[in-house]
Amino acid sequence: MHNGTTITQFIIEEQRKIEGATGDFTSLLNDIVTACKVISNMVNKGELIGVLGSAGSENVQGETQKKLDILTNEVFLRSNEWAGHLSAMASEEMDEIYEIPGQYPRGKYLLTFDPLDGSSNTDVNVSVGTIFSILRCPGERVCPNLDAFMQPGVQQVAAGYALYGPSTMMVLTTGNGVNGFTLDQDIGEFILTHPDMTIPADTREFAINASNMRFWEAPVQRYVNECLAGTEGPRGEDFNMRWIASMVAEVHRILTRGGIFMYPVDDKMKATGTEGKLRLMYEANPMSFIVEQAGGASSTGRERIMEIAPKDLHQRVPVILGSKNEVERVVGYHAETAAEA
Ligand code: AHM
Ligand code: MG
Repeated sequence: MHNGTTITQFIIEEQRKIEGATGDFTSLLNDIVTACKVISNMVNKGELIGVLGSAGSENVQGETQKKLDILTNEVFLRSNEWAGHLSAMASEEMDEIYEIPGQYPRGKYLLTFDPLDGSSNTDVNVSVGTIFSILRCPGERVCPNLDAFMQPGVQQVAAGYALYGPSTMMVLTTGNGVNGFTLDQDIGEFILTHPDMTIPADTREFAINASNMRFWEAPVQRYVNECLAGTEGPRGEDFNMRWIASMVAEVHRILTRGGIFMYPVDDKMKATGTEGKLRLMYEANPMSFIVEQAGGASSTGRERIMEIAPKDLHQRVPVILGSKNEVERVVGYHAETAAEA
C-alpha cells in the first residue's frame, strides 16, 4: 500500500479542473507514462538483455544510432499509436512524421519526442532520459501533415521528461506549474514526490561543454570567463561547474537546486550552416516550457525559445536555460555585443 498520489490520480484531478475535458488528454498522458515505464525497465536491464551499443545506423541528423535509440523509439510509437488521441507523431529518431496507421482512429493531438536523450551515456551507465511535447492538431483533426507541427513552443499543451537515474522520475507540466513523480518499482506506479518544483532565480553553478570554448561567441566567452575568474573576477564569487552530457539530467539538477545550462551556437556549427546542437521540437521547446513553468528562463541568447516559429521539424537552436537572473545576464551580454557591432 502506498500513501501518495499516483500520476494517474494527479492527472485525473487536474482534468476535473478543466471544463469540458473529455479525458482524451488524460488518457494520452497515461500512454506516455506507460511507454516511459517500459523504457525505464529496458535501460535498467541494459546488457542483461543485450540492448547496449551501437545499432550501426544513422538518424536524419547524421548521428550514429544506439540500439536503444531505435528500441525506445519503437516503444513510444507502439504505446501511443492505438488509442485514438493522436493524429501524428514526430521523433528525433525518424526522418519524417509518423501518421497514425489507418487501422486506428485519429485524435486531436500531436506528439513529439526524443525517446532516449543523451543515449551516448547508456554504454557508460550514466543517467539518460525521454523528452516529450504535446501540441494540438490545428484545424480539423486527422490532418497529420508536416505543417501541423510547425507551432511555436508557447502553443504546447503539455511537456515532460522521464529521467532514468538512480531513481526513475517523471517531471510534467500542463502549463500550471511543474510536478515531479518517482517510480515505485515495487508497485509500478509514479508517485508524486516533488510537488510544485521551482528554480531559484540566482545560482552559482553553470553547465556547458567547455571543450568547445574556443569556438564560442563573445557573449558566452565573457560569461564563462567571469564565472571562472571567481572571487577575483567581476562577479566576486566562486562558481561551480557540471557537465553530464545528458540534457534531462542537467535540467533536473537545475529544477532541484538551480543552475544555468548552455548549449550555444558556435563558430564550428556556423561553418557547417547549423544554428545549434539541440533540437527545437524534441528538446529545446519541451524543456523551455518546463523551465519557464518552474520560474526559470530559456533563450537562444537572442530570443525566447518558445517564441521561435519553427521552419523545420529537425531544426536545431542554441539553448541557454535555467535560473532566471543568470539567463537574463547572458541574454544581456548578447544584446551588448550586438549593440557594439
Ligand atoms: P542526443 O539527443 O543525440 O542524445 O543529443 C543531445 C545531448 C544532450 O542530452 C546533451 O546536453 C548534449 O547532447 C551533449 O552534447 P556533448 O556530446 O557535446 O557533450
Ligand atoms: Mg536528444
